Amino acid sequence: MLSFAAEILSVYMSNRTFTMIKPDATSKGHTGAILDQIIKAGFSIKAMKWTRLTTEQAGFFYDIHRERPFFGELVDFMSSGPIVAAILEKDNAVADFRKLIGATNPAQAEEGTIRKQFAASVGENAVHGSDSDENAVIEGDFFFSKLERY
Ligand code: 3AN
Repeated sequence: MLSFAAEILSVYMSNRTFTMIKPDATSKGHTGAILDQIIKAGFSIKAMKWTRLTTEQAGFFYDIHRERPFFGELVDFMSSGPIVAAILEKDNAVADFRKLIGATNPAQAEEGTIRKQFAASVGENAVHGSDSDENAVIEGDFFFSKLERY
């Protein structure tokens, strides 16, 4: 009973977020440097994989943006090369990670943020970070089974 309660709690805890290191960053060799900054900022890795999305998977992941003018470009880009997907843990994970990565548009990102250092444009912006606890759970579930989380 206790382990069931612990499992439910781990699914809904607000101390987890989900990230992807995007194809622009993996192809430029920034994967190690970005992971280093994430770990040094106090996040621990609960799940991680190196993979490549199909256009269908990228479209499903970004379904909320389907009607936006940049949707096709976003799907093509996100399926253009390998990504690193990860579930991260830290107190206040969603908000702290969004702060660490900086604004969607790297031109507006604060100095020292990951996007300021590694992103080229609003479309190719190096990293993804969940925007809510609810989406962190949905996005983590899209990539990882329970057996793949530690
Ligand atoms: P964030 O990733 O910072 O939460 P969202 O959710 O507004 O930003 O957008 C999701 C993704 O869509 C962004 N990470 C970016 O790759 C892409 N995107 C957002 N706005 C644009 C845009 N104007 N042109 C091209 N791609 C965009």
